[in-house]
Amino acid sequence: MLPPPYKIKVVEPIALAPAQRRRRAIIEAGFNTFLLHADDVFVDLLTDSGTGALSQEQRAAMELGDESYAGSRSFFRLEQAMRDVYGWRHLVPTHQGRGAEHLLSRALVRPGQLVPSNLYFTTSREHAELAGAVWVDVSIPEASDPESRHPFKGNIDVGKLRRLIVDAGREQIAFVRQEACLNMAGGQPFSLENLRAVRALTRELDVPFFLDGTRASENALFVKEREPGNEHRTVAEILREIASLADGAVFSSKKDHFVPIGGFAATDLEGVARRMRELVVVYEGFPHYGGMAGHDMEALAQGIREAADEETVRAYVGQARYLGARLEELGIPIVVPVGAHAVFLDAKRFLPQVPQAQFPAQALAAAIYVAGGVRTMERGIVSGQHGTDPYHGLELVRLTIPRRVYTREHLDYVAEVVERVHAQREDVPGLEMIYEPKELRFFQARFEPLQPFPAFELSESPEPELVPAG
Ligand code: P71
Repeated sequence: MLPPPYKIKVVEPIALAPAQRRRRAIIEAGFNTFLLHADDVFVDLLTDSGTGALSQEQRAAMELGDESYAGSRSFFRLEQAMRDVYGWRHLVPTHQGRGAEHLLSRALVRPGQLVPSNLYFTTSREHAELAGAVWVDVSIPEASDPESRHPFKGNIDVGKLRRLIVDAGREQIAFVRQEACLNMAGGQPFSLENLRAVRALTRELDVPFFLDGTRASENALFVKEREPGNEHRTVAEILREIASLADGAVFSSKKDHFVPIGGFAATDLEGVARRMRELVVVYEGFPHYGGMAGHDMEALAQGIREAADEETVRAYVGQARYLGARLEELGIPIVVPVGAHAVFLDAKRFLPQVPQAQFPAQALAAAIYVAGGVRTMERGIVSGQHGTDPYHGLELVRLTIPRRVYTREHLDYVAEVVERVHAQREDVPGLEMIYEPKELRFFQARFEPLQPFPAFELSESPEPELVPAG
């Protein structure tokens, strides 16, 4: 495989905080990696959101930002890029993905209506529910099985969706949502065949169908690699077809559009676009900038074009695959197949001694930080439990790869750190939650360990030697 199609021009120094400092930092952070100071983090795999490296073309475009309040040239360039790559008619810009989710939910949901979706995403579900909707999971069962090698775990169970719509009545459905590279399942794609079936069904039963198009580029590459008949098509062509199969989409552009901030909703439905434009002035800003500066829109317009560049997407997906292969070699339990943007550790198998009520993924993420300054994210019961409903779902730690940021040496180091924790996994204790925020609790919840937390300073494994940059 060819190396990535870029070289490094600007660098940002990072350093491994001493072990003592890391121990203190995780205690100060309430054993929640979201609450760590970035300066205490060495390799930051918290998220791929807003953490990618800009290209020189994006930086150059930013100089051209038109900061006009209304009628900004940068907005029209953004709209053109979206139309060229995806093809929808209307674009409503927002500050990031959840701004678009808010507008879409407010435009489409009447209280009591249902939003069927493949699994859920935290902010997407929150906004649908705040608008009065009831979220219904219509993912295929393989999505929730970390050991199933199904190539398209982002598929929707079309039979289940049909029964749901028919039983509830189509007026009871606000919209159907399908997420690309299904985040909570491990970054797992949908197939074009499945998308076409969902499109046909939603047409037949006359319900709006929206994508969460975040990470659609990687989804397009998986279609090319795994779905027969697509091997000779370009990622750009597949991306365009994906977009053509939905009434519109919301995007967090902080992922595959390579920007630190930004997002949008796009649609062909005139009435929905009009309603979102009415709402955007209340919550985000004038419809010609949403929550973005002119220079943000310039970077985004260029980022959208780069998101359709096959070699760029291939290099990115290759990094997650590389890290996943290293971890599998080491016998570490991960979600298979490796998805778009991350490797997910299966905390139920990694820490079988910690019951799910004691937050094994949260504890594992804390342990990985203490062991080597590597920051990861809990994606288990803390993120997924809904109110006081019982939760027996996936219990994962996400090692998320920022785009165009880390080298293979960094990934090798990460694998080494995870191996060190794995060697001492029996010593990792469960946690108790001592502060639980009312909304999206995972962001700011605080924990205490139920037993002393190990230091992971194995005598046979000294602080790893740092390799020179490059
Ligand atoms: C990620 C994020 C950022 C995040 C958000 C919430 C909790 C933890 C981390 C954001 C997404 C996403 C999908 C599929 C909408 C959003 C919201 N992901 N849809 O994975 O993955 O976008 O953050 O720009 O508001 O770390 P936003």
